[in-house]
Formats: sequence, C-alpha cells, structure tokens
Amino acid sequence: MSEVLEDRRFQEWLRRAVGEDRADELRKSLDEFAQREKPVITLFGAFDTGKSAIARRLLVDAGLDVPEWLTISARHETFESRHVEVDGYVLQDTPGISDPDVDLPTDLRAEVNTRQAMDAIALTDVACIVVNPQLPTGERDQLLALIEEGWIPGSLIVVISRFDDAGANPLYDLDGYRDRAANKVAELRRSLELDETIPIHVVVPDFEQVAGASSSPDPTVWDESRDFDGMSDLAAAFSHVATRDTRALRAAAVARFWASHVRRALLSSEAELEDLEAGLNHAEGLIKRRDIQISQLDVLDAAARVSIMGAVEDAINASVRRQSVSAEGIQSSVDHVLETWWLRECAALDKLASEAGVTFERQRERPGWQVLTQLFEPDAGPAAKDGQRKYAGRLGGVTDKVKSSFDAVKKLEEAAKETPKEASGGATKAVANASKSVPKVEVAVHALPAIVELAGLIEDIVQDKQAAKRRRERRDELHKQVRGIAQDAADQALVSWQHEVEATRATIAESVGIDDEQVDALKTSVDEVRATVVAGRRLMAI
Ligand SMILES: Nc1nc2c(ncn2[C@@H]2O[C@H](COP(=O)(O)OP(=O)(O)OP(=O)(O)O)[C@@H](O)[C@H]2O)c(=O)[nH]1
Ligand SMILES: [Mg+2]
Repeated sequence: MSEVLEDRRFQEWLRRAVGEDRADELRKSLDEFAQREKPVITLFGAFDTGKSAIARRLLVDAGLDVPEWLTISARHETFESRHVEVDGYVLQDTPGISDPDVDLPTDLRAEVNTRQAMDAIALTDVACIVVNPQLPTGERDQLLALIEEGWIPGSLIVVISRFDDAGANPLYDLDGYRDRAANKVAELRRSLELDETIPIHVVVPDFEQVAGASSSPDPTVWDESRDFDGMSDLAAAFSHVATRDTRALRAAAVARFWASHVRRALLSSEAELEDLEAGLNHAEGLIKRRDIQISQLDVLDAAARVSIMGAVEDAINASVRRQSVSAEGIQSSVDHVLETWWLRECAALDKLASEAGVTFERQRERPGWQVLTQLFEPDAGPAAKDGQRKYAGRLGGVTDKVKSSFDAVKKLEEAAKETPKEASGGATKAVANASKSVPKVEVAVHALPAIVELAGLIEDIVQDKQAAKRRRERRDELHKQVRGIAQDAADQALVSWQHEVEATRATIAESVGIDDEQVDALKTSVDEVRATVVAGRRLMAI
C-alpha cells in the first residue's frame, strides 16, 4: 500500500517536473514492460564494450537466429534499445552511454544514445553492466548512481568484456590470463564499490574478433576460446534468472523505475534552476542599467526643455536691440539659436544612446548573456537527460511573449556580431544619424509690429514720469508678447525634440534585449522550478 502511495507521489512529481506528455510516455512504457511475462535482462555500458557481441554470442550458442538489428562494429553501433528472447528470458541490447562531461555537450548522437540507454535500464528486471578491460572512467559516475538504485539480490550482474584485449594471451599463458582477470575483478569491485554478492564475469564474446561483424557466424568459430572465454558461465547466470520468481524481480523493477526517473529529472531540474537563476540575475542587472539610463534621459529632456525657452527669448531680444528690426533678422537669429540648441542637445542624446549601446554590448559579451539567450531560444540548449527540452517548453509555457522575444534577442545578437569592436554604440549610430536635421521653425510674422514697437520703446529717452510709467507698462506688455512668440517657436521645435527623445528611449530599451515582461516570466520560471526542486528533494529523502 505504501509503495503504491509512493509511486503515485513520484508520478505526480514527474508530471510537474517533466510535463504531462513525458509522464504519460513513461507510464505507457512501464505498462508495456509490466505485461512481459519473461524477465528482462538489459546489457548496459559504454559504447564499444562488446554488448551486442555478447548478445549475438548468446543467441548463436543457443541455436537462435540473430535479429537483423543486432549489429556489431567498432563505431557507435547500436542506436536503439531492442529486445530479443533467448532462453526463458528477454535480452535487451542498448546503445552505449557516453561521458556526460566529454561527449554530451557537443555530440547529439551520444546524447540520444545515452538517453535511450538510461530509459532502457530503468525498465529492466536484471541489469548487466558491461565494461571493457580498461575499466570505466568517463561513465563511472553514471554506473555508481545506477548501482545504488536498489537492486534485489541476483538482479545486478557485472561483466568485464573483451578480456583478450587485456594484454595476456590465454592461448599461450592461461594462468597469467586468469591472474590478470582476478586482479581486474578485484580492482573493479573496489572502483564501483561492489560487494561480494554481486557477481563479476570476465568474458571474451568474440575472441580476437573471429566473428567480426558477421550477423550469423557458425558457433564453432568460438570453439578455440570456449575454455577460457567465460561465456558459458554468463549464459548460465542469465538462464538462471529465468528460473527465479519473476514477480519479486518485477516489483523491484517498478519501484526502481519511478525512483530512477525522479532522480534523473531532479538532477536536470537542479541544473535548470542554476541556469535560470543565472539568467535572471543577468536580466535584472540589465534592467537596472536600463532604468538608470532612462532616468538620465528624463533629466536631459527636462533640462533641454527649460533651456530652449530662454535661448529663443534671448535671440528675439537680441534682434530687438539691433538698428533695424526685420522679420528676416528675427527669423535668422532664432534659427541660429535653435540650431545651436538642437545640435548641443542632440549630441547629448546621442552620447546617452551610444553609452547604452556600449553598455549592453559589453553585457552581451558576458557569459550571463549566453545563458539568457539559451533560456529563450526554442530549439537551443541541451536536452535534459530525461528527454524534456530544458527551458523552451517551460518559458514558452509561461507566456507567449517570452517565446516571441527570442527573435528580438536573436536580432540583437546578430547586430552585435555584424558590428564588432568599432561598434561602440554602433547600433545607436544609425539612430543618431537618422532624422536629426535641425527643425524648421516659423516665427510668427504678425507679431513683428510688436517687436518693432518694443525696439522703439527701448531706444526712447523718457522724461515725463507719467509717460514713463505708461511706456513701462506698454513695454512689459510687449515683452509678454515677445515671450509668446518665443514660446510658440520653442513649442514647434519641441515637437521634433520629443520624437528624438522617444527614439532614444526606444534605442535604450531595445539595446537591453530583454523587457520587463520577460524578466517577470523568468522570475515565474525560477519560482516554479525552485518549488519543483524542493519537492523533488523532499521526495527523494523519503
Ligand atoms: N578483441 C575482441 N573484440 C571484440 C570482442 N567482442 C566484440 N569485439 C569488438 O568490439 C567492437 C564493439 O563491439 P560491439 O558488440 O558492437 O560493442 P557495443 O558495446 O555493442 O557498442 P555500441 O553498440 O556502440 O554501444 C567490435 O569491433 C567488435 O568486433 C571480443 O571478445 N574481443
Ligand atoms: Mg551495440
């Protein structure tokens, strides 16, 4: 009862960790396995250790046909886990596993093979671990983890294969060969921490490759090696499994199945969490920088708005003091002032945008950016060991926006590639150059009389106090009108300015390559995966 409960908890957790589809797939494969009447023995180990050669030898010696799929060669040879019935048991041949640190990150085939083999070994009554005479190195950790998986007595068998490669020729020095075999067995027992109850066979399934790649050799080709090749003992050990209580083996297999998938999924969830946290960390740093730059932009904008008013007013006042006041004179002096203002302020904008470009370009060179792009890339990133796509599914599930954001990130990456070092602000230069012509501003001509009058008033020498007061009032009023003209001109210029500010704001936001919504999606993912990891750890501690 408690086992059933435990299985259910494992299954529920797996649904959460690897998704419904994968969990259903696992459930289905377990059901198929559970229906097999005969016990399943699985050959498992690194590639090229002679697993398929062992299977062929057992079949040929038992007078059975060798299925077409059972091929033998010095390359990665087996790509799928397949079953063949031998002597009261079902033999499962699997692809060779690879060292996750050496082969997996680069070699997709090695990755797929390993995953297939891992799936197969999670669905077996008996495991037969096959190693070569050099003993496991790269795959040692995977084997150690497998050995810990709760094998009931008699359900774990270890084989050192191809022992004619070990350096002692049994045809000339059988004692030397046997000594060497005994030493290897002891060494392997220590290395894989195997106690005496776990049998270790030393075998030569195809002495000096006499059968080579042949699919159906005559069994007599191995007659020369039968005295020492250990294959009849191994065949007897396998056949013995068929005489055992299959129900006990099966119950243990089912329990191992869920626990082993939970363990594997937990390992990849932990790795995923680490990547997601690194990605989030980087993303939050980018957003913080972006916010600083946006607030600098706001300050610059406010200052520019204040300064334009004063500048235009000064320009008009200056033309008033000239000898002859004309519409053209005022226009050209306003034009001049505006141009100076515009060039100065736009240069400040460009500087800001360019700083943003440089900042974020630098950020893109940091490892955190790689993590981040991987998180959003639909097809990139290593597949998790248990077959799920590591991130894309998860982030895609959180929000569609996140998925589409990949395009934006990709574009930025490409832009960064196209404009290498000289591109300090390369992305922003385009914006800086575009549409930055000085805005054309029309000074209201109908206001010219007021300005001319003002000019006249300024020149007058005032004697009479009353008249002086009236003129001062008139002058103030005219000044007001002039300020109105200035305001009008400034407002016209500010329309263009507003465009520039918004374009710069967009440039800064785009340079970041990530937006708030994406950061929120990342946060949600981190929380979700963290909760899954915590629950998984709790489950494994049962
Ligand atoms: N010397 C010697 N070579 C062997 C023996 N058994 C197999 N080989 C050779 O070892 C190579 C690998 O054999 P396979 O049986 O294909 O190995 P595998 O473990 O099934 O390999 P994968 O399917 O890639 O995982 C082949 O070139 C075989 O001819 C043996 O007993 N002695
Ligand atoms: Mg093979």
